[in-house]
Amino acid sequence: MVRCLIIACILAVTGSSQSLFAQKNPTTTAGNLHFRDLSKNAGLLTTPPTSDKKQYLVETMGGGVALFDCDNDGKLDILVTGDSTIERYKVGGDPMVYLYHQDRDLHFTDLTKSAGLTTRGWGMGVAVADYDNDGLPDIYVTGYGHNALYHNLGGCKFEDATERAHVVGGGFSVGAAWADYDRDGHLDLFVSRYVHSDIHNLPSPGSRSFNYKGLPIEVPGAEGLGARGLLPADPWKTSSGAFRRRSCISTSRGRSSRR
Ligand SMILES: [Ca+2]
Ligand SMILES: [Ca+2]
Repeated sequence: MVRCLIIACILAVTGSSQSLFAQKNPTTTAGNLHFRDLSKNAGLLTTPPTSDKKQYLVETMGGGVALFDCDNDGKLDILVTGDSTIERYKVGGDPMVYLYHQDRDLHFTDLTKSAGLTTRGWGMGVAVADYDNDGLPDIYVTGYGHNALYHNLGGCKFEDATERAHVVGGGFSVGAAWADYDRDGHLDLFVSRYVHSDIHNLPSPGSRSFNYKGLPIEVPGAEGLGARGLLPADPWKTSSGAFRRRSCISTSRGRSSRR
């Protein structure tokens, strides 16, 4: 029942806050849809960090959200990617994701720190799947500069398994998807990336690389400083429980990755 209700809600993440909207009557026809803001009563009062500037591409990219049951208690929990700022990223960035555990019906508590989701960077997207087939959903977070794989230990506790699994990636990773592309029973991972953009050598306002059709924003494809060309997807393969390059597909060895 709770699961159905949550799915009938909309989680909106804006530049300054996040909101949970519930549909009054899920059976209402599309033309009569009406939502009410449940954020305050739902305990969704904290706001992941965000960049209020929109001059560089990394600042303009929207973040991802996942609804999943991190502790298998029958209630969906909420995972939201967190932004950073140019200044904060250069000194390590901010937590890449924030976890809100549904502790009772439609009420959530921020468990980010106690859950171990503390890897810092600049979060972009998120893909959830049980990559080691232990019955617990795991988290892959994409981001600018590096990505993070969180292995679920149970009870909404996670460990950072990125280095062990060899899926740190790099560049400007945005989307990710899990799928068993070769049907061997082990989930594989595909990560898409965006343009080249060097956060340590960004163009200055007024330069050639800083005006897109009259908009004061970093220019994709401009010569010199600024964003240049699309990056290829991250290709990895599998080896003894980790991931390895394999024609743009990353594969896992399930449980063995916990070694
Ligand atoms: Ca749950
Ligand atoms: Ca798992």
